[in-house]
Amino acid sequence: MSSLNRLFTVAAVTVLGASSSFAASGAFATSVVQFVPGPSANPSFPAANAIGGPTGGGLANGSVHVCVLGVGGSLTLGFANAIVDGPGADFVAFENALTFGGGVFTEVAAVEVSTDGANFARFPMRYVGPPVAQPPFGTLPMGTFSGVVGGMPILTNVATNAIDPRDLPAGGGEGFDLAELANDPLVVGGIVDLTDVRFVRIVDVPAGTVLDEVGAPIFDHGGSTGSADIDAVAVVRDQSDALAHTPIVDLRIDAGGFLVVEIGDADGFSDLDLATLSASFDLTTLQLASWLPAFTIVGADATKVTLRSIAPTVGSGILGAFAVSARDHAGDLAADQTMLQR
Ligand SMILES: [Ca+2]
Ligand SMILES: [Ca+2]
Ligand SMILES: [Ca+2]
Repeated sequence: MSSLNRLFTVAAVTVLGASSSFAASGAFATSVVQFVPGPSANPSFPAANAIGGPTGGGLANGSVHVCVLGVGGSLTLGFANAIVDGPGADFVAFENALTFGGGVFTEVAAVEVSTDGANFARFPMRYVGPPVAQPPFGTLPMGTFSGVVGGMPILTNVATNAIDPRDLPAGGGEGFDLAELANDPLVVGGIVDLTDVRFVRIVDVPAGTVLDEVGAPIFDHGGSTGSADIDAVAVVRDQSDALAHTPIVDLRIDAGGFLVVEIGDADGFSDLDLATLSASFDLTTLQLASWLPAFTIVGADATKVTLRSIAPTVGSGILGAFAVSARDHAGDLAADQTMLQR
């Protein structure tokens, strides 16, 4: 077991307090552009339920204020302000995954973005799990999937708690960084503009029928009748944001399998409010003193420091979700999440 592996299996000590306000206007999907229900969609769980903020039920309960896609169904959502690529995650998507029996019950969906509403770039997906159909009420570890929505429980609930839906370490859901689409042909060709994303389309993945980016079929617990249940999409960065002032939290796995973490602020590193720097693994809070020692500083400039894990995460056996967030002294938040997969 590597030092990183030990680190990310150490339970956290305390849960950070709920964070301050976020933009109310345009912070969530504002319209249903198109709903193409799959055969098992249910009118009692209509597309309009995906408008507005997430209503997570906590680790062990899933929201029922959701849009049931139906097997293979799709939902296209619109936004008052176009989403833009800033540091780290640019939006967060919420399904209603829940834990029991030591894992997560999953019904996953692909996530796509568009500028013109006609051409959609799909986030690359990975499934690192058993290459066989999953039992209907089985579970998988958090982090088994990346690039999809539906593998992470939802703790944030705009009706019942003050957890900022954009705060990935605290709120759950899956974060999406538009920068990961930089090499998509539609982006390279100028058809999808990562500074002007107006539509997010969520497409149910019928178990075993869709291949991930390395050609492996994606299996979840949906079976032949279950489908993803979409709660909400929260915007982290949109065109109303002042990107020249935003905090920086950006996670990535480098070519050697090391986890790289950039932390800072566009106004200068000193504008980052270090007291707000928080992290979690599988939604359990990690104290700074427990995770920072697993990293070394490999770069620093006026705006940010770059940390790299001492050991590679790929090949370590780790399977789980690592997330970091921080605010600047003006209260603006940046967050990112990465799935640490074998
Ligand atoms: Ca579900
Ligand atoms: Ca981004
Ligand atoms: Ca700032």
